[in-house]
Amino acid sequence: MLRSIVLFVSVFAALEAGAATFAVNSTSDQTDAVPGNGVCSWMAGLCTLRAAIQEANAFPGADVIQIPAGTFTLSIAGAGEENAASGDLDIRDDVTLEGAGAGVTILDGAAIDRVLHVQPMNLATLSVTIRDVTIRNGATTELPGAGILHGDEGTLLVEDSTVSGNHVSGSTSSAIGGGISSNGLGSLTIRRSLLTGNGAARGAAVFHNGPLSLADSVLSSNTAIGSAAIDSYASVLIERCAFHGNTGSVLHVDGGSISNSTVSGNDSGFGGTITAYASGITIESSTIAGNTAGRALYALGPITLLNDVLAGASGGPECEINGGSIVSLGHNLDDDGTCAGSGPGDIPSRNPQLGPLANNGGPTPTMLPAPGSRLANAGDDASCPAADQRGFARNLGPDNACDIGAVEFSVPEPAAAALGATALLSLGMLCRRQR
Ligand SMILES: [Ca+2]
Ligand SMILES: [Ca+2]
Ligand SMILES: [Ca+2]
Ligand SMILES: [Ca+2]
Repeated sequence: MLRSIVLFVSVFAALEAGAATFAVNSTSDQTDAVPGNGVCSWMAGLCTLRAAIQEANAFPGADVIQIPAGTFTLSIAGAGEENAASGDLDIRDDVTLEGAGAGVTILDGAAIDRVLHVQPMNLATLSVTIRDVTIRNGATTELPGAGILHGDEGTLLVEDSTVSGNHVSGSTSSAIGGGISSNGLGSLTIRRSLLTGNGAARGAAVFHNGPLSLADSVLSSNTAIGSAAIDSYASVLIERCAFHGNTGSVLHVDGGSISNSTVSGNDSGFGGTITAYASGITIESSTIAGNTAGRALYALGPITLLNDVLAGASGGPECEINGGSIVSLGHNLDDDGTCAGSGPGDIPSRNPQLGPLANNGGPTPTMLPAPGSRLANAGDDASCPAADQRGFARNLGPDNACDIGAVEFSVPEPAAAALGATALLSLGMLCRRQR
């Protein structure tokens, strides 16, 4: 193992290309013996995660760190140190961290500090990818980002990972981003991931100050004073996600869009289930239902709705305006007439007959409407996404329009979803010709 690493590294070093792969093979928490010599080693043949990060920081170029199955628990006390020698693991150069799967590769902060801290050396900007790991039990007090702090203007990609049980204690404006805090102006992309059980005053799962792209992910059971799932100071692009069981409001957003997503079973807390600030939010083909203790949508800025269902808010109306606006572009259904009614195809004050949040196929939970629901075929074909939250094709077309909400449920035949919209249309034409 060691010989192959040395060989691999020496080839690249000879080319001065400066990129290496370091394979972690020890769950101990120990520092690297000689950072920058191209060898990850705290003692003969043993490469720890901390040593690999120190080595990747010091070794020129974008490196890859492979982390096998195992629990890698931080044990060297000393928060506030910034070169991965103690406390959190400081990432200071372009790198990819690759686990063996979120279920088996566990990076555990043991509450001695946050787990990962992405911050460039000098004035560089970093490109960092984290995949197939669990980041858990990070802890800070009045400091952002207990799981991951991204304090950079570069890019951070987190995919196929779990971020759970990370907590920022405190109540000040610095007590933000329990799971992930992207404090710089850099971009944060999260996909196919689970962020659950994180806590902070605001942005318990995610706080972001640069653009956020979030797809095919679940944000659940996060707890905040305000904005349990996401606290935004920049635009969001949220697609095919589920938000449930969060306490203390869910999304505080300020620009961008949410589509093909389900927001259900949350405590609306401060503001509303979704609170839109000055730059507003566009919500399309989404299901916002069964949230408690307040308004579903709270418009401090402009909210635009299209193909959405809003129902079952308790403790407040579905939609409330306070200085902003709520504009229906049509094809929205609500159960109290506060959101829908002014747009074409709107269906105000109707029960959408939604089923419980459940696994209805696809990577994220959804609410499947009953067969007779008014949501069926009531969407706007011109604007519906090609697929629903689950990734199932929407049955667009003149004979069978798309459905309102995050789930396409009125597919005539179970097999039709797999055929895709184009195939479905072709099949329909073929059938008509045969008749
Ligand atoms: Ca070394
Ligand atoms: Ca490097
Ligand atoms: Ca640090
Ligand atoms: Ca550190």
